[in-house]
Amino acid sequence: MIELYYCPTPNCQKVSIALEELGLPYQVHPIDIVAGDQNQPTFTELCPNRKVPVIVDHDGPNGQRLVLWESAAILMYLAEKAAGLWPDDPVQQALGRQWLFWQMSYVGPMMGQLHHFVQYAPEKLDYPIARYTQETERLRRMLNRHLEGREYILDDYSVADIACLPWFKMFSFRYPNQAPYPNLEAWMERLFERDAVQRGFLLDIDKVKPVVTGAEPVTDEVRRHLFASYQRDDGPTG
Ligand SMILES: N[C@@H](CCC(=O)N[C@@H](CS)C(=O)NCC(=O)O)C(=O)O
Repeated sequence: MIELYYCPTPNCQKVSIALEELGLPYQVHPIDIVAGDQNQPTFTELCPNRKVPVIVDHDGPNGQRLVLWESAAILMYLAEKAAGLWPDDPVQQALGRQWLFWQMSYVGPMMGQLHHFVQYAPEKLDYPIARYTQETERLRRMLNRHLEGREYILDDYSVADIACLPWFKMFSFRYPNQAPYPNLEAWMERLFERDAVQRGFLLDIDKVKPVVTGAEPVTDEVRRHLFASYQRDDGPTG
């Protein structure tokens, strides 16, 4: 059994989609990041980085318990464990890692910073909003171009698609596109036709309170829970 520490945000949705696709049994532990659950000692013992997702696999390699965080590391682990969603061909594998690293180092951070400066920053600052909007558009444009004539990011459906989908999906409804991206839209629709994707993406509806909707009031307490935990390393700051 795999335990999944989860809140309904893109990095966690990647993992729930992969678990559903791979048919691995799992149990969800909701982490309310707005309330600061990620700063509680029971959680920081699992993840000193204080971020979800985290998995605990009680039947890990050699039958050992494995605690794992960082969503792409989790995706690669799950794909290997269940022997699915990952190509056999070495060239496709190299490209798969390329796209996973691209998602982790550009897509998540740039869209995440855009969300931070639009939604959470106490002051609306033009420069960072313009900078991260441009970066988000650049990434959308780039993936749209890559998907020209392709069904998936690699030759076949893989964890590279799963890593990217929740981010591009989230931003397509949260922030309006600046340009039409037909290949990107068609790819998202194609993936959303999959039952496992819908189950994984909508996990919050039946199992977990949707803690981050973008509509909740951003108070100083919320900011402290989300952004001040670096101030002390020995426990919650709140
Ligand atoms: N690179 C990490 C990012 C994880 C991350 O930023 N998680 C967010 C939710 S999507 C979180 O836990 N935020 C709580 C906080 O910043 O205090 C991954 O991909 O797993």
